[in-house]
Amino acid sequence: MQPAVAVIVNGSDAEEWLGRFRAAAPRWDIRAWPDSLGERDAIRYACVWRAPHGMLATLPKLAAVFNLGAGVDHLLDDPALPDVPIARAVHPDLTMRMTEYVVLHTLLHHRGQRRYDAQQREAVWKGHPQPAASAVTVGVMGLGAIGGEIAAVLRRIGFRVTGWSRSPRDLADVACFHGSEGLDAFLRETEILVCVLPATATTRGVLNLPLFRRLRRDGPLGGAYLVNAGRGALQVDGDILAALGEGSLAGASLDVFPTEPLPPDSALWRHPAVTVTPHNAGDLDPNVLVTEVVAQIERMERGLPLQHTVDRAAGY
Ligand code: NDP
Ligand code: OXD
Repeated sequence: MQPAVAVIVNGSDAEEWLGRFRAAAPRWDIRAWPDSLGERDAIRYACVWRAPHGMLATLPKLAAVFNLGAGVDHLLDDPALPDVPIARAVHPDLTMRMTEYVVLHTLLHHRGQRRYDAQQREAVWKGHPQPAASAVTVGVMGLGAIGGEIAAVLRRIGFRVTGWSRSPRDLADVACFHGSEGLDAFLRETEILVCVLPATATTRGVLNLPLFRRLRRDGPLGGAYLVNAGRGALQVDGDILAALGEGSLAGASLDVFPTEPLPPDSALWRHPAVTVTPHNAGDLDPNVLVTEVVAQIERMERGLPLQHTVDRAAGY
C-alpha cells in the first residue's frame, strides 16, 4: 500500500510543490491543500510550509510532519500542533547557499564595498585602507547545521572566527562561547556579527540595541556590522536603525524581517548602510528537498527512525 501524503504549502508556489512531489513519487497518493485533501483519515504524512494553524489537527492519522524549510518557528507556533515527530530541512545544498550569502555579505562589509559603490556613482577613484581578514573577528550566532559550516568557511578565508550557541560546541580554530554567560565575551571581540539562530522563545528580539552596543567598534574595521540571515523575529528593526544612527552599528545586511515582505515605508529600504534581500539567502533547489523528504518517508515506512527531527521543547 502506498502512503497518503498531504502537501500543505501556503504560498503562490503551492502547485509547483505538489507537482514536484507527484513527479518524485508517482505511485504515492499525494494530495494538496486546500483543494484535494480528500478523506483526511487516510493521510499519514504532511509536507508543510507555513501551513495555516489548526490545519494539521484535522488529520487524525498523521504519523509525521516534514517542514519544507529549516526554520520551524511558524510550525511550532501552531497551538493545535499534533504530537507527532517533526523533521526539518537539513541539506548540503541549503547549507551552501546560506554560506554563500554570509560570505558575500561579510566580505561586503570587510572590503567596504558600499563605499566603493557610492564612489562609483560619482566617478571617484580613491582607495581606502584595508585590514587583513586575519585582523577582523567575525562572530557567528548559531553553530548548527548552517552556522557550523559558515564558521569553517570564514576561517578558511582567513577571518578570526568566534561562535555562540546554546550548549557547548567544539569547532576547529573557532573560539566557541555558549549561553547567556558566554555572550558578553563573544560580543566584546566581534566586529562582524553573523546571525543564523532559529527563532525560539529565548532568541526572539535578541538582536537589539543593548546587544549592538556590546560589539567591538574600535577594531580594524572601525565599526561593527550585522548580517542577519536567521529569522526576522530575532531582530528589532527600530533598534537597528537607532544603532546605525548612534554608531553602534556601521552597517547591516538583512535577509529577514519581523514583517515580510518588508513594508515599503520601512526606513531600512532607503538607509545607505543597509543591504536588504527578500528572505532568499537559503533559496535551495526545491527538488533536492523533495527527494530528501521522499527518502525520509520511505525510511519511516520501513520502520527506520526519522532524521533531522525537531526538539519541540527547545523550539528548533
Ligand atoms: P540548527 O538547529 O542546526 O542550529 C541552531 C543553532 O542555534 C545551534 O547551534 C543552537 O545551539 C543555536 N541556538 C538555538 N537557541 C539558542 C539560544 N537560545 N542561545 C544560543 N544559541 C542557540 O539550525 P540550522 O543551522 O539548520 O538553521 C538555523 C536557522 O537558520 C533556522 O532555524 C532558520 O531560522 C534560519 N534559516 C534561514 C534561511 C533563509 O533563507 N534566510 C534558510 C535556512 C535557515 P546548540 O548548538 O547548542 O543546539
Ligand atoms: C528556512 C527558510 O527556514 O527558507 O529554510 O527560511
